[in-house]
Amino acid sequence: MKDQLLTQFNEVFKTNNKARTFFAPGRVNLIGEHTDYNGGHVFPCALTVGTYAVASVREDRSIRMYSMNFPTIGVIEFSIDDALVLEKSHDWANYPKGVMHEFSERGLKWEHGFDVLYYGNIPNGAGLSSSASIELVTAVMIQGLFDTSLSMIELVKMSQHAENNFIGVSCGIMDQFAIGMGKEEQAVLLNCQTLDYQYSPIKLNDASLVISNTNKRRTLADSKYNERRSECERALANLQTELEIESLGDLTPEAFEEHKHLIKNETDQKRAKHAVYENDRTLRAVDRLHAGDLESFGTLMAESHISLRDDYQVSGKELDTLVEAAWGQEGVIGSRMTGAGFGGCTVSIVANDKIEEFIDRVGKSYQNETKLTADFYVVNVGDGARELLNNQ
Ligand code: NG1
Ligand code: MG
Repeated sequence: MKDQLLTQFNEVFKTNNKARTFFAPGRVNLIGEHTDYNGGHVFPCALTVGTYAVASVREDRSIRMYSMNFPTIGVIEFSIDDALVLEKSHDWANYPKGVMHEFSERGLKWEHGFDVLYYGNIPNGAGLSSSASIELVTAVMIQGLFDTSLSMIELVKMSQHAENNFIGVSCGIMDQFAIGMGKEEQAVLLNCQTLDYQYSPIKLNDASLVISNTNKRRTLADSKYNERRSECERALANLQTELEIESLGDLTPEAFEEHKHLIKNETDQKRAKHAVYENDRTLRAVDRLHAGDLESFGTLMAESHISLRDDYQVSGKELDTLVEAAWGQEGVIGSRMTGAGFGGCTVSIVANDKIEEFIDRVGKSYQNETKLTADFYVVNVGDGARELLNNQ
């Protein structure tokens, strides 16, 4: 892979410069959905698929960017001395630009420009964080090329700011954190309020993680996403009239039941209920996984899906069809929607000797019910964002 990308780099930019290769994974969240911006816990892991960036510093002050995923857009060229502007027609390049902006804010004096070629092998807009992946690969690339010495946590926060402020999606920190801090064979339990975290080995025994893509792009997601955030903020404000809490993540389910009458609007109450119970579920699920009790982990995944479907209302026909078909299959330990919802992907834990049958049967029922075709990926859990050194 690395050699092919280096050849492409030299062809696209017509240079023989020695380029360096960087990589940032995509991520999948195993449980803890819509809890990150509510100050709760999440439990994602980094994947072995992701975004590559092949780059080298230039003598002059030009920046040239090219994505193999958007060849018709071609090379995007500008000068370091130009203001960084969001351009609708160069959609993908806005992510690296947002990250460059963050480095400038932290005092990086760009003395030279650079050439960079990107290649991503995660499906776009499917809830596997292709956006956070391109942000983090850009962050580790700039750090590598210009010798800044920011910590990975700093790069994670800068990437989230880029998405919040430059792109305009008010996402929580889960994606960037999982992608920056991921570790092979481990998921990470993250407290999104304190940023305390703990790695937890994913022991699936004779089973694997299977991601099923509805192939329904989440066009509605962004507006509904922000709507859910405001509903939770309103519920929190209601609770704060009597309780000293900073976020919904501070409440146990028992405390929630005792005080839920403070939340005036019924819809807001349902949203808050999901956030509180999902946080609790996440902690219990990680505990079960530690104890080697995969079956209970799977049951909690199902409860998570039901809560997202009924209380948080971010599922939809496509996701429900895939998840319900999975629940009915032999060898399925757990299955739920993952990511923001309204489309995108589900994540399932499936016994290795049943995967073929799973893909065949779930794929067929999905096609029958929705007239859409699903894609399936058996994924591996890999390391976080980094430079790929020799022989990698
Ligand atoms: P996805 O579906 O990967 O875009 C979104 C948010 C996360 C988190 C989840 C829901 C973005 C970029 N990320 O993930 O921070 O809130 O939804 O758990 O919007
Ligand atoms: Mg995204």
